[in-house]
Amino acid sequence: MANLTTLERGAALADIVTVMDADGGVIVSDLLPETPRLQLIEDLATTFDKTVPGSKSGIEHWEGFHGANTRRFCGLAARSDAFVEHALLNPTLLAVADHYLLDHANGYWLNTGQIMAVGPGEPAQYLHRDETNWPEAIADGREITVSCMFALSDFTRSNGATVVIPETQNLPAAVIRGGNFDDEETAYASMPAGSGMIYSGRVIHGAGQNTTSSWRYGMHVSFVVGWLRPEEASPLVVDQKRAASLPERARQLLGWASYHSDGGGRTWLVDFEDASRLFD
Ligand SMILES: O=C(O)CCC(=O)C(=O)O
Repeated sequence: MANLTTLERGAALADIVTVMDADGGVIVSDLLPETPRLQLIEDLATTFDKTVPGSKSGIEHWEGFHGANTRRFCGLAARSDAFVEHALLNPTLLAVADHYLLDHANGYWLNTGQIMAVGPGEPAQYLHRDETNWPEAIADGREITVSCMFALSDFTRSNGATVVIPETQNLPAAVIRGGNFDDEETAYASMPAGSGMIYSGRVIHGAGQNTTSSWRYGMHVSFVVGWLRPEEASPLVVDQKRAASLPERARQLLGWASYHSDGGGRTWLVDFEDASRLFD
């Protein structure tokens, strides 16, 4: 079995990046401390209870991907201040996103903040790369998306800890949906509640099989370069009133600001103005 390295909360960015460059992913312990983790669980409890397991897409491919006994929902910034403060604005995660995404973009925004709770008996998800969401944009040598899987409960190999194939971030650009790897090549993001596994949009991974009778409660948070369209339409869920109550950086990450490219292009404008002017 392959391994993922665990670093302590507060580890230097240089150390995090060294491990990510080598393996494609790194576990950071206590990335989401106890108090905000419990608050987040409380903030999301009603939605969790109301969410029916399985895909809402009605599309066969996505039904397989989402899993029949996995609960997924988004809109976390609309529902939880703890999400905004400790996950969306997590300084370690933002520093990693700055490092990988600002090389070839002038900014990035939230791709999705998504509960991924894998239920009892759920088989493993097929392996994939997150960047496969944007097949037109993938290219060797550049990251377009960076993700973190926060463990809201303990992640173990038997309850569906994320499966990661270290070093596959270095394989050539290609749409990856499915694949088989030997045991020696396969790592599991086993980690105590509160840890986060930060990973490259290029590393091959997927939810593990849950052979237990409990739920594996995960929260995925990912960012995508500002010149691509995110998976989740955040500003259609986080309305202007809610956005006005949030820090400026959170508003920008949630799509209440525009994108200015190096070449002078401006996108996501409101009547030719930067969308952030709505809050002046
Ligand atoms: O739930 C997990 O551990 C990973 C899920 C995942 O990679 C995804 O749905 O994109």
